[in-house]
Amino acid sequence: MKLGIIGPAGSGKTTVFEALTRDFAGMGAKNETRLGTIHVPDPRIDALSDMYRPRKTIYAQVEYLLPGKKEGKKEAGADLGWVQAIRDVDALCVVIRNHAHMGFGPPDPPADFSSIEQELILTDLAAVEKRMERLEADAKRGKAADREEQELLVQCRSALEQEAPIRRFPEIAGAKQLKGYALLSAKPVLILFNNADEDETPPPDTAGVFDDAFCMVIRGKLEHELAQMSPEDAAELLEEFNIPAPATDRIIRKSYETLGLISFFTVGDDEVRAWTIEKGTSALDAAGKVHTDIQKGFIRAEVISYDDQIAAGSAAAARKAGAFRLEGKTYTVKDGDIINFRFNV
Ligand SMILES: Nc1nc2c(ncn2[C@@H]2O[C@H](COP(=O)(O)OP(=O)(O)OP(=O)(O)O)[C@@H](O)[C@H]2O)c(=O)[nH]1
Ligand SMILES: [Mg+2]
Repeated sequence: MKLGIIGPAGSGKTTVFEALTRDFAGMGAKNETRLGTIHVPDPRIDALSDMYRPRKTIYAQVEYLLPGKKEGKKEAGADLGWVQAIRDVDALCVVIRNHAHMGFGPPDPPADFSSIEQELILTDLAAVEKRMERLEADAKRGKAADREEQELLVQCRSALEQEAPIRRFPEIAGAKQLKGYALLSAKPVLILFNNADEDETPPPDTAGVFDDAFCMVIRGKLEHELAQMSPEDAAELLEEFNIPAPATDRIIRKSYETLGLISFFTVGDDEVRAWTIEKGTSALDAAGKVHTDIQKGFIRAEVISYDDQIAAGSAAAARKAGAFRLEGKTYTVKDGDIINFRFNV
């Protein structure tokens, strides 16, 4: 699962990308699209790993994509480079400047975010209208129309014409018939307000322009510095600014949440592992993540919540206390479930 980092010029996109991925290729790499895969930090995996001392510990992963500049030049007059680059990401991470910066006017997060939102909406509107024209032309040539798709397109167009992002309408944003269009305003959004080092205040939002997004205040420059330091130096800096921990872990976890993802765990002496699923996934589909054979031969899922296992102190103690549940194929897996699939092949 992938997040695309976008935002106005100079808002701190590169700074944030580098702090998150610890890929310090430098600001010189502006032209190239950069992609970083990182572990999702999870204290629950750390604790389970301490409990089982497995040979391997595997965390969930997310990817961040930072569009390069060079593609943008192809379309005269329009900065469409990032639009093409983020077509296939699963969510958008929008970096918005919320600090004074030389050569720029005072920060205005609502205006900056609105202008990004506008670009998303106009790009989608163009895509939707083009598709509608195509369907009309097909209909004239006698090709049967997909009524449901047409209906959805009409709904999209009317929302977009009223300047509403599609993500505001979950039933449209999640519709199968629209998946192929990869509408930008349908993607979930995480806004990172990039504050100055000493400032933790989120920007005011009287017009409610941030309502359809996840929001977080970060200090990009500080995080970038922290990410490059030795643990000792980082600890010193954190103390100086009175910060309990770097924000990168929280940003990554928030990204995971923005993507609508949760984790279940499998445990053992060999491996403690986090598996990534979408919210609402059934035990049968979760089994398929681990192995198709386990899905095919699924009998039952033996489930205990992470909290119950930790409270019991060990799997054996939890079993004695009757904390394990046997669940069937249709059970909806919860975040933090520890699962042992029973299956035959
Ligand atoms: N004071 C302050 N400056 C920052 C912060 N984050 C980034 N900057 C500075 O702002 C400038 C732009 O940051 P970048 O990360 O290059 O921004 P960008 O969005 O990638 O910029 P473009 O790629 O040119 O659009 C750099 O000089 C950073 O050092 C911050 O939190 N506080
Ligand atoms: Mg940049």
